[in-house]
Amino acid sequence: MEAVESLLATPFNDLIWRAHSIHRLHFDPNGIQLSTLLSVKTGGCPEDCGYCPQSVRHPTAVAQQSLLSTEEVLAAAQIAKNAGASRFCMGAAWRSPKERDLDAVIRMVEGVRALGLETCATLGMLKPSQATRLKQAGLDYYNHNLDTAREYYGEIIHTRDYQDRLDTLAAVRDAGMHVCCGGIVGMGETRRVRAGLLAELAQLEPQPESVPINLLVQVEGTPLYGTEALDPFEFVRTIATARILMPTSRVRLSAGRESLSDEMQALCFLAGANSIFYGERLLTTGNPDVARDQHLFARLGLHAE
Ligand code: SAM
Ligand code: DTB
Ligand code: SF4
Repeated sequence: MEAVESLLATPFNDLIWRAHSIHRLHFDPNGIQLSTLLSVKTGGCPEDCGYCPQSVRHPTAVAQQSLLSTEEVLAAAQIAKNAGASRFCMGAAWRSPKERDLDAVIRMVEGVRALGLETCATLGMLKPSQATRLKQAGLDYYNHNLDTAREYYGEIIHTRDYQDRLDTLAAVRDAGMHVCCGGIVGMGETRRVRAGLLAELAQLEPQPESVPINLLVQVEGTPLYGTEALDPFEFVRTIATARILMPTSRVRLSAGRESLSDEMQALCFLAGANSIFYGERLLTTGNPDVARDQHLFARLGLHAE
């Protein structure tokens, strides 16, 4: 962990150069993978994650929405595909899915796959048998974030613990799915905590194929609303360090792009980010629209892969 902390603290130019050099060894430096998100069940979540607008315990403006129909999900997936996304990620505000919920999600996964998209879901904690069912249905990726360092977890979430997250990640891995696992920065944590998160992610064996690095989207009514904003350069450092520690993982520049300038996003790509969430909504909050991202890609000579 000290080693990761000193990596994060490396002079900026040295850090970016090192991260970018590693990036070029393993990836097309101008290719970016595009994932589109859809909230298939919104709000009313029993968990108390301090960052999340969907917790029933936080007085936010999010309107609850029960599980969407397969037809609604497939219509959104088709739009995402037409816009150029390669992966479609379905998110549900559950602590863990009930068996009946899982039956419905499985129908969605099968339909999205039939459109020719990669599939991803994030549904909360899974039992091994549930992970196996999802894998059999053709789910390519399961997203389940560690979110922060072990030592800081209890400051942010009180309704589950770190081991719960690791158990679900093990179930996903054992079922043979690809793992998408990352975290959030800008939650008032220290650099040491960011180092702890990255060290924990890099220790997973094998390392996650996909690592979303989210910059906290501050939503009114959540406990973390009003947290002092993170220095954007520190965000870029986090991306660069993730790239160095997990050289063959896709590092995704995830939530929070609306608060980053185009120039800062370009620095993130230089530092090794090679995936984004694409489409004007994340789950309940905004994201740059497709035309704006297309324009940024054209300005930077990036292409979707
Ligand atoms: N309920 C499931 C769970 O927690 O695993 C899946 C959905 S949950 C919304 C997925 C992830 O979104 C969280 O793990 C967190 O990393 C991210 N997230 C939620 N609210 C966020 C916010 N305000 N800013 C940045 N990331 C956020
Ligand atoms: C991830 O790491 N970030 C995404 C996705 N996985 C599911 C979610 C971001 C949510 C941002 C807040 C919102 O839109 O509700
Ligand atoms: Fe629920 Fe997931 Fe939000 Fe936590 S992050 S409150 S588990 S939807």
